[in-house]
Amino acid sequence: MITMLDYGAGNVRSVRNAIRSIGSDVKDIESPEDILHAEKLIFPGVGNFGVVMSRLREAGYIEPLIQRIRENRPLLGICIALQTFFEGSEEAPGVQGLGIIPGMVRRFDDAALSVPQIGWNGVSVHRESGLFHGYDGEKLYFVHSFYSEITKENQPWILTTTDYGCEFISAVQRGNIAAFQFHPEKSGAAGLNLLRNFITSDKDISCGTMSLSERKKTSIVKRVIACLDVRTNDTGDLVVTKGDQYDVREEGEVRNLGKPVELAGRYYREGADEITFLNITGFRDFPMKDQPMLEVLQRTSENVFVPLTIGGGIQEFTDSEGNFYSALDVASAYFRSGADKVSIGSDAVYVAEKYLQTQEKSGKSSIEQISMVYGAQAVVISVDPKRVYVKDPQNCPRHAITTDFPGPGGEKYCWYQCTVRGGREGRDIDVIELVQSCEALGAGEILLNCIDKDGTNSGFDLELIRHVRQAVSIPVIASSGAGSADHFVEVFRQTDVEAALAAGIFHRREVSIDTVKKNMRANGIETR
Ligand code: 1PR
Repeated sequence: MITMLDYGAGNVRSVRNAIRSIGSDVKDIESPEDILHAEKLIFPGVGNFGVVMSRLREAGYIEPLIQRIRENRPLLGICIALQTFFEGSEEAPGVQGLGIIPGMVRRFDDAALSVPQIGWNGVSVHRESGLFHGYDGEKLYFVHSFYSEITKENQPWILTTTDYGCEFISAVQRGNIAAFQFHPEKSGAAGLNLLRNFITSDKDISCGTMSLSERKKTSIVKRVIACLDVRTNDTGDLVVTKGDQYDVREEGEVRNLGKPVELAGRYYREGADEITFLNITGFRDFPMKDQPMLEVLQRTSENVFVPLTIGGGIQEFTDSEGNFYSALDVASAYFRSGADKVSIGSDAVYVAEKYLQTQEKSGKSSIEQISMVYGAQAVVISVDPKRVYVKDPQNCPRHAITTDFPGPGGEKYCWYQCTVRGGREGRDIDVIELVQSCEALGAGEILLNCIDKDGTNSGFDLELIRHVRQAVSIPVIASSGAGSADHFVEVFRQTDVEAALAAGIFHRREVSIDTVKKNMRANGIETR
């Protein structure tokens, strides 16, 4: 029996599911004393350092946690939990950590890096450990903007390090106390193996028999993401659909390309690095009543151990009885159901428009609120831009680019207009204004669709992708237009995006994820 320290932040369901998939049962801490009595304790988490520390304090968990660690009783921390072991974090100046490990948690500040680090990176194992029994150098899933610094004083704790601009501590261990910066529950089979080692070992987990190779710098790899556009069809079934330039109807019927949970399972087995669900009619429904989407997430997260993103309808809402739900309430329901990130579409445009008008952060927008509680890495902005051609960029008040694909009137310039409500309504804001405003408000990643390219199989819009990539320092996912395995090589070679997403070619089995990755490797692009 494994005990979980659920203090109400982040996606705890995934950790629970991962433990169950290993064959163990999970129970929750109900009182501070349970922390002392649990046989094996897992302390999971994502989110803001200050928020996590204050939740631990309010629940009375800090003292028993410190006592448990001093008594060397089995404990595994995940992600933000590792950071709480340190003295403090630049994320929440003045807030004290548990202070078990000497040193501070710092923000990645290399201007050449996208922050947060989101994706699959390696670890260098510094010493033997039962926790890494059977580990064969696989990449593991990281998602964080802050890292634990290496100091002379904290050497005895270091189990693994990872490189992202600098070398940082990616796992610590002393006796029966361990913590990972990466998410084992989101790192596929390799991550489940690490969890299994913690759960099943009946002796000191610090003893291991692995062979240590010479330390090599680790590197983050490009991600391949499968996207499932989901909606209810005319007979009331929730289906995965796919549009041509956002038109999902064929001969009047909503295209039905499969069942969401089954398809997500298939893509996980084929090696997808992440899975995204977009509830494409979410802007007009109220997702908290949209139980099918919550259920899709719950069921998917039982068997899929890579990150799950959900989008559609993340906005505030007042129901017919006058009850108000903030965007944070809606997002929280999704996180509780197994989502690791939420993606905001229409509401991000409205929020950015307001921000551009006032140049002030209200602290109340969906982006700010969700980012504050769950961390920037949990907030993806899904952008639905389309091209607007112009003859004269000097007389265009928008960010215009020169294009190699002239418009219908021979125009050599274009800008990208943002849309809302699934591309139905164009707004008076361009893609650069949108992504820069969202980054300033606390978004952690851009999912960059392109209405002109969506469903065309003609390749990604490289001009749009370069335009956006150079405008922000958060990771960008290229989306729309993938028609072959070579298109992934093209987008990764010719732009600096961190990830590429496709839908149609995977659903129609034209190209498998495995083929995409083999082709990337054959062309010298590292992948998981
Ligand atoms: O506005 O916050 O409720 O979010 C709605 C979400 O639903 C947005 O993320 C928006 O992009 C998405 N959406 C709305 N309508 C459609 C539609 O297709 N009619 N889908 C839609 C957008 C774009 C992709 C697609 C890629 C790759 N789909 O995610 O999967 O373009 O496709 P491809 O590889 O086949 O070319 P809100």
